[in-house]
Amino acid sequence: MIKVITYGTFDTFHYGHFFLLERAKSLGNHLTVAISTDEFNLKEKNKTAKLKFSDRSRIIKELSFVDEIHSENSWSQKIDDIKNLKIDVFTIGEDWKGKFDYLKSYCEVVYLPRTKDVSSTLIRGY
Ligand code: C2G
Repeated sequence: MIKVITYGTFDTFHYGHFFLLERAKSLGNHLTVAISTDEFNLKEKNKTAKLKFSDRSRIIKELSFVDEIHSENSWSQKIDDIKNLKIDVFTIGEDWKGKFDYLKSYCEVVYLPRTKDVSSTLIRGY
């Protein structure tokens, strides 16, 4: 089994998120999605999601190609997550290119193409 993990807020879930998660799953055969908690969003991303963590998790959980949901509470949990969850591939959109290269000592790191012209910010209006 090749275990993949990705992280994000996934607020006002849209097709950009969908395509990213679909691409993420194609990198292996088990996909864990770590969703930013409301506290983490506020404290570390300085943003308030339109949907609270429980609703964002419910939506992602319904995707047939998502195998596990995890919570993202800090920027520094990724190495422990990779070790504890026995992750083989970390992936995220290319807007983060280079930012997570330090994880290459623990697993494969793949930056995936983003979907143009759609974003939670555009949908939320803020
Ligand atoms: N994404 C995408 N295309 C878009 C918008 C988002 O491919 N049009 C991808 C992002 O690149 C990311 C994922 O969807 O991989 C989730 O995006 P966000 O919810 O905006 O997550 P972000 O704020 O980037 O948080 O520790 C990592 C952070 O939690 C990532």
